[in-house]
Amino acid sequence: MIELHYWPTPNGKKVSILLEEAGIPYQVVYCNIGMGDQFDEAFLGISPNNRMPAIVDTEPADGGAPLSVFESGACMMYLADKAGAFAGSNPREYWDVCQWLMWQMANQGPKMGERGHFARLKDREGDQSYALTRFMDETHRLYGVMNNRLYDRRYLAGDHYSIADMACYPWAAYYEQAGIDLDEFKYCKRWFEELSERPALQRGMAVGEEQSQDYSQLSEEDIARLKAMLYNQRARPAPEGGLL
Ligand SMILES: N[C@@H](CCC(=O)N[C@@H](CS)C(=O)NCC(=O)O)C(=O)O
Repeated sequence: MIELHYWPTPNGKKVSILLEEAGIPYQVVYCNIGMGDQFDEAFLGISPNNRMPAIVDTEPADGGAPLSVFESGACMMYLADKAGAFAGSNPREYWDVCQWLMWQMANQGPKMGERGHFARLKDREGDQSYALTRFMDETHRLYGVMNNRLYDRRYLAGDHYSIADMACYPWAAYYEQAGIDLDEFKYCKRWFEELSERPALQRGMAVGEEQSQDYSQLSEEDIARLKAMLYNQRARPAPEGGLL
């Protein structure tokens, strides 16, 4: 059984899509990042970067103790390996999948994430115009990278649907919020529309949709504290007595 430590965001949905596509049994453990669950010691033991998603395989292939993996891309590589699917069937295909998965992890996710972050701050905290322009331009550029890649390929890694597509889809789905006109990127649009029809992908995208961030019962102070926790994170001190 796979425990999926999860909140319904694009990074979380990459992994729920794959679990649905591969038909791997899993149990969702909600990690409410708006309430600070990502800082629980038990969760930090699984995901030391205080970010979800993460997985725990309670029955790893070596028969040993439960095995945990953090970072959505690493979770996807682990699960694709476990399923024996969605990562190509020869070394060339495998490395195409890896490149596009790494592209997603290093570019599409972080840049679109920062765009969203500065857009949310826009009306509240000073002049965000440079940051907004920077990350909106990057977002536009990155849709262009996908569009060019998909010009003569059905999927990002070639003619086979892979974890690279599953990683990019939930972020690509944010095109309206990101101010992107998908008609400008017609090969990307073709890919997006084809994937949107897949029942397993739809199930993966829907996981946890009923969860919500309800701040209505909280005081102004608590809301300010939670926002600071999300937006002003600095290093947590390491324990004393370690290797020097
Ligand atoms: N590179 C990480 C990014 C994960 C990430 O940014 N997760 C966000 C939600 S989408 C999170 O857990 N945020 C909690 C926080 O900011 O404290 C991955 O792909 O797994």
